[in-house]
Amino acid sequence: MAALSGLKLVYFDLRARGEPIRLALAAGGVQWEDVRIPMDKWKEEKKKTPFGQLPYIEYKGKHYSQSVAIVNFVGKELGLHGKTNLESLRVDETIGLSTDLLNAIFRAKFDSKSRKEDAEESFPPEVKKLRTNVEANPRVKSYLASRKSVPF
Ligand SMILES: N[C@@H](CCC(=O)N[C@@H](CS)C(=O)NCC(=O)O)C(=O)O
Repeated sequence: MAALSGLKLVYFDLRARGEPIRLALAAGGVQWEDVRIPMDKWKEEKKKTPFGQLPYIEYKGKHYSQSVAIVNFVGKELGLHGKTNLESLRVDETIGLSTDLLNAIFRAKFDSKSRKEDAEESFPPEVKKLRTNVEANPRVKSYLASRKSVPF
């Protein structure tokens, strides 16, 4: 059976905290079920989540939440999380940076005084290089080419 077969990812119709998981699944060549909850259905759907938040995954009949825990699990299952502890440290470093960046973008989105572009520019250029590396993966490239346009 293919790795992570039958996995369902539930998130809003946004990139935000769902997208690192989608990118990891795409990089590993997984066909996942991408469930996107419309905002007007959230009140009802919230009751079905493990801890009242998104994203979560459904896998082998159980629900699991926390975006970083999920992205780590997906990476480990697909052999993308490094072959040595030192390689894993590099992967975790990158995941930490992407979480910092995402939090800065969230702050900019919900705080009228700052802008998304300012948030992105407050990170050193090395962080932008990580994006270039991710986008160079052929499977990610093809996912990005077909990716739906969403607000953020
Ligand atoms: N630490 C959690 C944070 C999850 C989180 O804040 N989810 C937000 C969307 S990005 C959410 O579900 N908001 C709706 C709510 O809390 O009612 C994770 O990384 O998964």
